[in-house]
Amino acid sequence: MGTPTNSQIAAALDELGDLYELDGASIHRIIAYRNGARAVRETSVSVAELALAGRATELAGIGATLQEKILALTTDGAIPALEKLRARFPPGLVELTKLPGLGPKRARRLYEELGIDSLDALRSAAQQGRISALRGFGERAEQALLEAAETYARTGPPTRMLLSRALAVGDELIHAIGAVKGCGQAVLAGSARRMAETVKDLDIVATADDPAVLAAAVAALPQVQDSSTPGTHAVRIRTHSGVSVDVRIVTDDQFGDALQHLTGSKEHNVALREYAVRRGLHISEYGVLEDATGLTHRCASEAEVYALLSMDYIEPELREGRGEIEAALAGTLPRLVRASDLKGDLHCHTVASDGTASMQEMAAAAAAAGYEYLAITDHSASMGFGADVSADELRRQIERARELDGTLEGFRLLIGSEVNILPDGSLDYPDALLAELDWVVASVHTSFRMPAAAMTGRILSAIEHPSVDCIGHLSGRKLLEREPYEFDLDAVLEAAARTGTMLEINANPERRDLNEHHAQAAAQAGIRLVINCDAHRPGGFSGFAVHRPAAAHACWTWLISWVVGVRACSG
Ligand code: DGT
Ligand code: CA
Ligand code: CA
Ligand code: ZN
Repeated sequence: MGTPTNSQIAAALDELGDLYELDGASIHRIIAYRNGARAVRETSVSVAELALAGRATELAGIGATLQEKILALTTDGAIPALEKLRARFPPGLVELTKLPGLGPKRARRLYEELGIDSLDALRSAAQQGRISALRGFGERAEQALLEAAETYARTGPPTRMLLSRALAVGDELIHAIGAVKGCGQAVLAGSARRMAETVKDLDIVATADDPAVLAAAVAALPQVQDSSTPGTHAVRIRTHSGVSVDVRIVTDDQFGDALQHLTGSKEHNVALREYAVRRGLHISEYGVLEDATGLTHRCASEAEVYALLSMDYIEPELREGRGEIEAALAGTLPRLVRASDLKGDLHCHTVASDGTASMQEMAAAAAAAGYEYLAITDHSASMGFGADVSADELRRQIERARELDGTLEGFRLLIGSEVNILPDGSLDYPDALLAELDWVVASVHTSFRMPAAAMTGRILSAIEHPSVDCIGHLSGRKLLEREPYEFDLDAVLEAAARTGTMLEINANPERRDLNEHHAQAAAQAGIRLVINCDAHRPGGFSGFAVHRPAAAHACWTWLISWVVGVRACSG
């Protein structure tokens, strides 16, 4: 094989994490591999090349051990530890650990005690009633496993979805569950509540005086296609839209405990538990146990859980196990950016390129969203849409926008462009025309697969251009669809900081770049960040919710200054 790509390396590290978990390794080791995989996936340059240069350890989350494994994969095409583990466990076993209700420990017992090494083997064992005979399983667990295995066989391994879809399905469900008689409240937990980039399944925590009654009612909701045998406090459902949902039902006095646990992330929970143990406390989804007194505190709210640990409340968006606990103890957590902090938007499209509405309609929608200003930034000439904005057309747009702006009370309409950065780093309008614009976003939209050095040079040329105010969606990824292009982040940050070029956090749910790591690094470098919805239609200004996490992470430094006074606004 050639040099492994970042996704191949990440897949190998993930597999190592899965196999170590089966092997009963410590949670720290497992998390180290999972975090490592995530770090590799989010790195914008070739990690194999970094490892060859002995520099992969410079990445947060990659230590000497992981670097050694990456190096082995790069030079020998294989990781010895991975080969050894693969030889030890049958290939179907990892798949089994992904079944809801199973997990590595129980999957391994099924393998060792009943020889179950695949989904098929699991199904026939369950049908023959062999699983319920096993200590700690029982008939209900056997039935649930059979159903889970059958669903899995039908629909394949769980695929992730964009946060926007997760929130749409999730919001409908929590309303439906909340409206069931006897339900107190129903809220989203899990990765959707943390506003993660993508979501595997939804997690919902609901309260009821009689959880079993609510569990049965949830399974009977019209949105539900099938459900695993409802337990008394939990039910796993699959919606007609194909989304899996874990619903946990608790009484009011444990709502905070359950919500905290099920919001995660797993990494956050592990770190939180470790800290608690050092203070003589044991946190679980049922309460906080005080070692000294043997007393279990039940928490009706999450705030009580964090207060019991003598730390500041941590917003779900920050619960990723990246130092938020230390910050909460030190009182240095950031205040999250909220929709109401946004004063305007500097990236949107109209019918002149690939948008659906006119300038007027977009301006009216932005004003209705509470914004004070909006920049129209249609794509430039070389994008190849039916209606590309030629230089002459852009000149007419400038006039139209200025005229329209004159008619708008208390609202500033800016005229700009989202200029394509051509492969050679040049822009596709004459310099004199670009200089006439209020605002220029430069983005890469074509030829993504360039060597990192060339891509970096291409972006740097745009940054150095005197008329470029901002680089749009730096990384070019489309979540679940297209990997980011490779480029040297440090070089880009250096140039952006030096030239005062802003960087965008794009709120389109499939983009969301800068990602949270890059946003944090940019903020630390003193670069101004712009949050844009990249709206292509009047309804597109409501995307803010999904870029909160990146903004939140950028806030870590307190350096962030939201763009309010752009050149044209102040001038
Ligand atoms: P995903 O993959 O998008 O569904 O991400 P999550 O975070 O929603 O993960 P999920 O659905 O597997 O689990 C929901 C939450 O339950 C998770 O965020 C934290 C908690 N949790 C799950 N497994 C464990 C575990 O092994 N240990 C601890 N401490 N917490 C866990
Ligand atoms: Ca989940
Ligand atoms: Ca789940
Ligand atoms: Zn755009």
